[in-house]
Amino acid sequence: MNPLLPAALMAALTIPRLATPPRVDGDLSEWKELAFHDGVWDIYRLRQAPWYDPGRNRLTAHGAEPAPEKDLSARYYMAWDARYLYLGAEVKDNVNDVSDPKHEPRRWYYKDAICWFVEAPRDAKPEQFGQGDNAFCFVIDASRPAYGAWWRHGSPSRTYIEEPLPERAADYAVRMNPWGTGAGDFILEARVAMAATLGRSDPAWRSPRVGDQYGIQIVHTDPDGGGYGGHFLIHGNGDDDSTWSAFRLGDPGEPYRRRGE
Ligand SMILES: [Ca+2]
Ligand SMILES: [Ca+2]
Ligand SMILES: [Ca+2]
Ligand SMILES: [Ca+2]
Repeated sequence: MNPLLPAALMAALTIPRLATPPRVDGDLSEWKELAFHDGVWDIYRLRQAPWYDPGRNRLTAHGAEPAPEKDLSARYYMAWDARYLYLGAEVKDNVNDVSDPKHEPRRWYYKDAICWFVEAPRDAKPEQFGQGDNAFCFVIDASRPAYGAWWRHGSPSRTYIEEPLPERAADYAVRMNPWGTGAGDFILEARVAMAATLGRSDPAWRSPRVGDQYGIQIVHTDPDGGGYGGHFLIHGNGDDDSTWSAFRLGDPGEPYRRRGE
């Protein structure tokens, strides 16, 4: 538990279950209305969040930059079913940045990437990529390199295991410039098989049921040609899994409906 957060803020957020599996094709329209989604995130909103840390959450400035809200703003989506976690994002980014002078497959955080940090099941013990801790990372590279879907995780005996997400465990699609508004804009749509990932990281994990609690943080890196550090940390503030927010697996949600007069 993060002692800085009042109890009211610690209530679990709900990830809805999907009744129909989506197609992983870079178009979220068939499930985004049914998913967990908490609006647009940009650096201004992040500055007001309880987990904000100005040393960690920042955007890279090169001088001739657009306004910070045009540097990076994003919506994130999450849902689940009996087999998969579904992860999605709709993002406006001024530069697509996937080259890293000191490239190594594990260095997703030096490229544009979105990474979901997931502890399953959630516990009260502060750990850093130990048993039950997973990061599902997707590099926003339309060429889909071998390191494009990455898995950092722990196990009962090791921490910080780094490897590509096993091919049978993950599927993802990246669609660049989906709205014709910028070459760095993108949609990410992904699914991760839970038994093949969460089940390997923690023997205490069980097939997902309504009411199960997972700890989740979203890490969105945006170096824009700079070094490490251009990133958003959302719903948590780092590798310590006790700072990740509580999410509850819930029943299928109702889409938001507008009302007439
Ligand atoms: Ca789709
Ligand atoms: Ca950017
Ligand atoms: Ca970028
Ligand atoms: Ca823990």
